[in-house]
Amino acid sequence: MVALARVPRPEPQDFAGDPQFAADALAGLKATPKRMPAKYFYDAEGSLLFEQITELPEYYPTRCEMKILRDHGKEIGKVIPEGAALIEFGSGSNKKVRILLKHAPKLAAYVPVDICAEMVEDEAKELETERPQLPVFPIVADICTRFALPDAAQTAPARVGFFPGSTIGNFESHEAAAFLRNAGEILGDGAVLIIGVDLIKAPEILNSAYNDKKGVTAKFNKNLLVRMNRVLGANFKLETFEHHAFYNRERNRIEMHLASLKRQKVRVAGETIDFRAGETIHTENSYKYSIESLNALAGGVGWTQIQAWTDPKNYFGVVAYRLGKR
Ligand code: AVJ
Repeated sequence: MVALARVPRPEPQDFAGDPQFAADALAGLKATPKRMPAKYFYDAEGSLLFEQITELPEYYPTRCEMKILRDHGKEIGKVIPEGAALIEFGSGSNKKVRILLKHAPKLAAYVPVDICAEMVEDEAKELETERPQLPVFPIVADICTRFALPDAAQTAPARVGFFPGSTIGNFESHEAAAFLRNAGEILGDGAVLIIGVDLIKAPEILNSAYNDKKGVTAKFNKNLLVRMNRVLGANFKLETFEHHAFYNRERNRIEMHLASLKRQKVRVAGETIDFRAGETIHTENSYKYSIESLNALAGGVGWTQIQAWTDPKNYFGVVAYRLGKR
């Protein structure tokens, strides 16, 4: 007699390896409407998928930001004092800071901070071989937490934060304000912060940037389900969920969702989650700003604009701030 194959159900304590992910995922999936924090996109696979997104013809932000850094590198470099420590929030592949480094010689330290350990460690090693004179101190952390800087950065005469990629757009405005306040506290007196931000523009351009023809953004979105299946013993059937991304004009944001194509039950971290047909998990907001609206937000927590740069099409902005009033 053949025994029925029984797939053992992981018990909640099985998720001890990543209890925070288990708790956040369950809280989000039990909420109405369902949601997931966007930071969970960035496991090793998700970080690689995001790198692929940045090369898509439809995804203009990375190319625009790199163009600004190249075209205005000399001026941007002027806000970075000699001997400063450069701290990058959400460093990913380091490819943007490489442009900045050309115009910021003699740094006391470069501190890339990223939630993805594989990414931040591999890229730091690569950068160290490229630039043996640059002390690199990678940190694996959620950029919203009060992480500690290495001594070399703390004792440097100045600290400059670099927050590219419009990652600020993933925050609600109160979260963005909290991030900016926290960054100021980490960087300390005399801090400078260089922020990259995606600007408000025609909805067609925004919609196609998050609905690429190759389906890489859809794969990036669905990787959340893959990650829950692997790490939280979930049983999401990928083909029963669909990538939805659209520009919400009233709120100046792209919304990404995963829509269940049918009514179904899914097991996640030892619990059962019900989906109605068409019900979505809201996986990301990507807020778009004007330079003025970003200045207002940053100004509210003590940052004063030094200078702002945009690309010729005005798709993207890079803004330098210093801590303190005029
Ligand atoms: C990480 C903020 C740059 O909002 O554009 C890309 C992530 N999501 N495509 C963005 C993302 C879907 C992204 N940032």
